[in-house]
Amino acid sequence: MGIVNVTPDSFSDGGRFVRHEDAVAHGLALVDQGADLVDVGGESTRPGAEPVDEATEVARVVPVVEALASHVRVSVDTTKPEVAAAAVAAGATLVNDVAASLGAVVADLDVGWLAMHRQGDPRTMQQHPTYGDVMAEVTAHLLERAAAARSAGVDEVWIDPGIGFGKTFAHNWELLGALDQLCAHGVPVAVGTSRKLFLGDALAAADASTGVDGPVPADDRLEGSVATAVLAARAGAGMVRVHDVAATVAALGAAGAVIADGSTAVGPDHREGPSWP
Ligand code: PMM
Repeated sequence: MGIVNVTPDSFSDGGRFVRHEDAVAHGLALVDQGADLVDVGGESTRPGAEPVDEATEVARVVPVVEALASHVRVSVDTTKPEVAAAAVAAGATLVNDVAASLGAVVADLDVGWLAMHRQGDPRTMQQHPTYGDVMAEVTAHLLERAAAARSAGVDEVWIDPGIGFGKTFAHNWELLGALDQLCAHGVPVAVGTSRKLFLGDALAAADASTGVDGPVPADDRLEGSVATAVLAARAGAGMVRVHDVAATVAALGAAGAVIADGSTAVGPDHREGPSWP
């Protein structure tokens, strides 16, 4: 899943794709790089972001969804029923719901649903995220929402642990490290780690020679983004939501022989000579 944020304020690509033609061109470039799906969003969910009204969000996403939908499967990243409906009317076939609250709406729209876990809302969610057992609580919440959506008639349901959404650095790593347990429940899992702050912290800690005081900036988190996408796929995730599609597709392909779905076995079976350099 490639990301197109049609927003002025998203944390890593905010402001770059506010003009519709730029957003569409970016979406098409992600398709060329190997995205199977493009996720179009019109409201930033970064910590501290201010909400936008429905009309603004619809005006941001609908023309972009419309232009991309004839080229690739499109999802809409929203928490608002009206925006979901407008995007589906424009050609989106998956609702990426970062509040996991639109199950019944999606049943009526007759499209797929991606339900993401979050604790709190973007304005406050990073203030004091607290869990007894983060994996158990995230899992129980998502499975309950998935079952309810299935009963309401949604055929395609994905669940997503919501990396960075009301989670500390330790919570994020715990969820990623135990992702195979979430995948074991049989509901398809999607994960978004791309360029997130916990990677900026981890990259800074891993390489003190960066000389950067604090986290590595969002644009320099490629290695962490790709590494965690591969970890997620290895744990059984069926979808990774990423900004850097080309690098992620290449990495998943290179590691494909041991990634759970086995769909991208690589390399000749009988290479002659040494296997390296
Ligand atoms: N992360 C962001 C936005 N939408 N949707 C899902 N399903 N999972 C995520 O982890 C997720 C999301 C925040 O990242 P962005 O501002 O770069 O889009």
